[in-house]
Amino acid sequence: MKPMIPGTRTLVLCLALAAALPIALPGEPVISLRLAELHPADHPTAQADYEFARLVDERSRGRIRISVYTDSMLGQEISVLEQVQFGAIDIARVSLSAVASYVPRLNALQMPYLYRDADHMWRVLKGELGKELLASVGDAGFVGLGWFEAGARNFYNSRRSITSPSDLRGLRIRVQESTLMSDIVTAFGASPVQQPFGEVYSAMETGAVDGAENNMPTYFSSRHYRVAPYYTLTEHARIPEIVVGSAVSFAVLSRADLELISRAAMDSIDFQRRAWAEYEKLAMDRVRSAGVRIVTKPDLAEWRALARKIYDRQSPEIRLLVERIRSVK
Ligand code: BDP
Repeated sequence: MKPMIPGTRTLVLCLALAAALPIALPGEPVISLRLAELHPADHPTAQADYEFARLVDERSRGRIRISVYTDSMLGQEISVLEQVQFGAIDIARVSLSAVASYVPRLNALQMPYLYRDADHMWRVLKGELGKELLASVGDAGFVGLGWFEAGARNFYNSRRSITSPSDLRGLRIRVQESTLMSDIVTAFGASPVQQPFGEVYSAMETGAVDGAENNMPTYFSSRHYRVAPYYTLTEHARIPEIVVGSAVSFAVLSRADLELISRAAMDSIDFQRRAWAEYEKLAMDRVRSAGVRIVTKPDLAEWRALARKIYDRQSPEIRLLVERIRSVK
């Protein structure tokens, strides 16, 4: 039988078609990017990573693929960011707090009792200042791609119900690896212990620390409620999540691809915020039925007063940024 060899005209036609349609054809190089995520797949933030990857895949017609590695599979946040800096990991969804250890001005966004509410924070993040700060991560070798919701952080512990800061006195509270978070917890009267997130469960279980602070979805999905069943809605900080790319691995991307990826990250924000709101309710119900004691309306006057001291100690740059944040209507 005669082998089926395409004629020159057919070949030219196929090549022309392939160039016109941005579809990854067999054999065509596909850009594969790895995204590091700390949370499990059902957490709303991880869900949004998948949505981001889906949008990138759809809009690039399969040419750019993002594989999401959940559950800290690629490491804890600080080490993930180091790997992003030298291009071993392409994208990381981390807490702003982790990036702030490389880009200190970001601390302005996580000051205690800073925002009037979540909408205020989103007006800041989506406005001029948010854009400016997102771009400023370039100073540390990152490409700022987008923000996600991370609710408000609240204290929890294994010892007792907390209503006023004096109840925290003497407790060892795990904080993120952030000087600012240590300062905040110290101002409230507890002893901060900086630790990667992955160590917190066993530290609380063995009594190495008495508690921690985090938003409700994370408190639930990490199962911390099982070992630290006293939770108080102190809402002392709103620390947004941030999605950053690696300047090293992104250097090979065309301007159009970079634009496509950035836009997809921004376009997954609304999906994430909806998923967040739903999951937050579910998490609250679940931990309640598991027996967690939640103090829902502590008097925040004392907490706020103690937090004010933190502002006085900040650099002029941070204070200026704080003023700009507060002036956003
Ligand atoms: C969670 C953030 C995660 C942080 C973690 C922590 O989503 O990125 O690293 O808190 O406390 O809310 O370390």
